[in-house]
Amino acid sequence: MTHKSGFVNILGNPNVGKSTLMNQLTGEKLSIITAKSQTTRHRIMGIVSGEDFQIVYSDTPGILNPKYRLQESMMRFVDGALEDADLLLYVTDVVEKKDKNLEYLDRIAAIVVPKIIVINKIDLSDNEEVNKLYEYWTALMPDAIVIPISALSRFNIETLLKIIIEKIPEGPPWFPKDQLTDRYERFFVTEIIREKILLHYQKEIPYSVEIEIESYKEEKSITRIAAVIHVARDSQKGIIIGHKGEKIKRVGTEARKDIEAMLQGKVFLELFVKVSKEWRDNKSALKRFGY
Ligand SMILES: Nc1nc2c(ncn2[C@@H]2O[C@H](COP(=O)(O)OP(=O)(O)O)[C@@H](O)[C@H]2O)c(=O)[nH]1
Ligand SMILES: [Mg+2]
Repeated sequence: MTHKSGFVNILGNPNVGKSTLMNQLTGEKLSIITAKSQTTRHRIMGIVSGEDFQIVYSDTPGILNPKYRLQESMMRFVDGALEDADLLLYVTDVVEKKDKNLEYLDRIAAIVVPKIIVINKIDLSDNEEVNKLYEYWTALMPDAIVIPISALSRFNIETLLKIIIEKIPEGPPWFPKDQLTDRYERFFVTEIIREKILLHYQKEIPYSVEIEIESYKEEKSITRIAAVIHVARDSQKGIIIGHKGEKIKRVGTEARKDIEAMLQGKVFLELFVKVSKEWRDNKSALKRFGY
């Protein structure tokens, strides 16, 4: 029996549904998903293995023009995903403007690996519109396979998976077959907390926050976690905490529940807020946070 394996890298503009798609393809909630752009900051791997194949997906931040150092690092993750792919999934959707980041599409077109253009969110559109988009993308990327899907309602996900397995090269498994991701539980803890902040705060706050685990103790019947919420400015500290601490309490409660579900055990979660002035432009802070 031949074995197939490949790095399948998911790229596209912000908010088109890359993370939703990766979670559907892996059957795991590896990437956080919100309606806000720049929800995904890192490259996150999701591994799916069968008896005779292994697919290593990479979810990436959306393509953007960097305005501060953090975003430069985010774009380096995107560029890295262009370089080591065996198969590229370029995700677009039925709502984004067709001419968004055309320069980037030129780069993608120039890369000589198999490509799949995924037209997502077709649940928001009709047949006629989807057909038009199909023709548009087929003309623009003649050597790519174009497939309309709805990641949210799982429409065409199985067909997409079949195409992916067909297109990846023969090769050995790169990871143990029971491994799901390249990240540790601690990373997912920070992402769960950040997800709650993305959901409950507006304007600049979600983009100004980074989560750092201060301590993580696994005891027999409980995991004790202390995490720091770093903000970029003094004024943001009070906003995070909220009147009588109500807002941060809500973040803590919701995050704890999700972390307990992930770890399948009791969790004690403590949150602290710290001002790390302009950390998004601070080289050493970014390095410490893994960017
Ligand atoms: N209607 C609809 N919404 C979707 C679909 N896929 C993703 N979304 C929504 O689009 C938003 C952005 O999704 P996300 O996966 O975070 O996009 P990313 O920035 O490309 O990773 C979220 O609100 C998702 O729920 C879909 O197939 N249909
Ligand atoms: Mg994402």
